[in-house]
Amino acid sequence: MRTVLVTAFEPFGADAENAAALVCDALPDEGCLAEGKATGYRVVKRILPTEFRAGAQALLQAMEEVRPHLVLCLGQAGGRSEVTPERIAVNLMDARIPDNAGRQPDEEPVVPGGLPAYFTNVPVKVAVRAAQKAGYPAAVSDTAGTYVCNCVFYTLMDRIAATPANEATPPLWGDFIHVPYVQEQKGIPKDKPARTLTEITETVRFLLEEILRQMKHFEEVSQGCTTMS
Ligand code: PCA
Repeated sequence: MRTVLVTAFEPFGADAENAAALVCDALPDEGCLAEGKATGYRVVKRILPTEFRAGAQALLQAMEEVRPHLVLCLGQAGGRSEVTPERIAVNLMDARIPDNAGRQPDEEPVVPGGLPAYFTNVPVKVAVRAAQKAGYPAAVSDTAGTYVCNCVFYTLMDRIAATPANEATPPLWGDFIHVPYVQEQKGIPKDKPARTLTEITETVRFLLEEILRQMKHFEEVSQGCTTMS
């Protein structure tokens, strides 16, 4: 049984609700990739504060507690029209508005002295192509911005980079997925794109399962390599 940690955020800025939290709540708590096979997974959900420091800390704490195989952090990107898995996390905090603790960093690093950026270790393009082929509204994004979402994403990838995989600890995979406004969400701007909760949730669920399929494939291939050597 695979464990997937899915996080989302509290509302922030002028919004009364956060699309990512609505989607996180609507995701099933468990599922399986194929009937009758040992491909089950469970989803553990956490809502993070929309604060630079506390958000990143809450993610690390949840990872310690849950010990997931895959971490998918969800965030709202009001104005986007598709579900967008992110490719790159940057070591930069540069806030247009204060976070929920009133902090508004101006060109500060997430991790002082850390690498400038990380790529997600999830094959985002493969996952997005599969989602598009199945008719879901998904697209790869090359920027998670420089606000709290990017800070949490960078923190996630930094932790993954510091977690060596070995026989006892299989590789941990992680990515950040931005979602558009949800039609059912209270008080969203009328001039911005929005999709139904079901459509966004189903897209995220498809991506999550596609990523788990990729992980399984990767593990089978690496086991094959070990057996051959
Ligand atoms: N979106 C913001 C922070 C919290 C959220 O849901 C962002 O894109 O940084």
